[in-house]
Amino acid sequence: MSIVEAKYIWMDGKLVEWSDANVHVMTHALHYGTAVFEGIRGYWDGSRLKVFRLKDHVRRLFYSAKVLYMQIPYSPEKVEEAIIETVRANQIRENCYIRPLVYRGYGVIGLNPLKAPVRVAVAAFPFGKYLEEKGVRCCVSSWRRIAIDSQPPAAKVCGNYVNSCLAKVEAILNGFDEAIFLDNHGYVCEGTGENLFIVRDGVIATPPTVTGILEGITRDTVIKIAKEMGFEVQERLIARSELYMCEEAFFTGTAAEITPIVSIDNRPVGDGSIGPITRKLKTRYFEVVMGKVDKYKTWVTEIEV
Ligand code: PPE
Repeated sequence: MSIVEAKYIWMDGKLVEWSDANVHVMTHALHYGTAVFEGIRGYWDGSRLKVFRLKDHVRRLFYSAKVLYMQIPYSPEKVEEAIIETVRANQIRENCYIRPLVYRGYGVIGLNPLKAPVRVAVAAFPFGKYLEEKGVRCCVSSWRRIAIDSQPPAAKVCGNYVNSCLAKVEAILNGFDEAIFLDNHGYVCEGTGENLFIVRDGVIATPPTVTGILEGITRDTVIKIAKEMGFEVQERLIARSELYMCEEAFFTGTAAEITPIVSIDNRPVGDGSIGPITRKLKTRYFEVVMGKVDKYKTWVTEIEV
């Protein structure tokens, strides 16, 4: 997916021109993946930009940094302000994606980055759909999700995404749209950049966090809204065979939103099109992100651009 450029990027406290937002090639993170990031969506409603769960994304950014022993040199409030400032400076009046990045900068070589500076950048740019809205054809990856005792998948660490890139490229080259990871015990885990849900006998199920998933904010949103809509939601281990025997399956993620899975390893899911529960959740999800549901209005930060 190519990037739609915006005008400015926030770097270490100031806005710089998009084309000047560069780093030295000896940046620690470039060599060793020592960086953490977030992905946040903003929805344009015709007069305002509505940023979804800003505080929760910033909180996860700080937790991810903590796992990597990185002290972010700003408060969470300041990072939230930086995000809002970046969106405003770029005058983004359409749906967009916001990418805060915290990385070990220039200064040391070798595997102890503690003396390398912690640098912060925020980009915001127009962004459309991440996966085909009508549904995606998936395979179970030949790559396992990184084990929770190897690298922490719950932290949004840049280096973790090598695992995702391997699985994604393999899937695409084999004619699929997206890959589903099993964990190192063989249980269903997540997508390359999405959490996964299935529906069996009308009950919604998703793998528990201990399988080594990213603790998705969209996953949390979907669990909450599904329960409120009266569905039973289970966080439980899921066997690979259940992927072939479920009535519905879908991905959740900031970028993916709610994306139906229409086939897995060449077996249709349900009738091979979006299922009724997935459709209902999707409708509700878009009402929530647009701030149309009173109970969840606190999840939406409205920005005048
Ligand atoms: N698992 C992974 C591995 C993951 O990367 C994401 C987000 C999720 C689950 C869902 O998390 P959440 O966004 O909090 O619901 N992936 C982000 C980056 C994707 C990319 O290609 O870059 C995203 O959706 O923004």
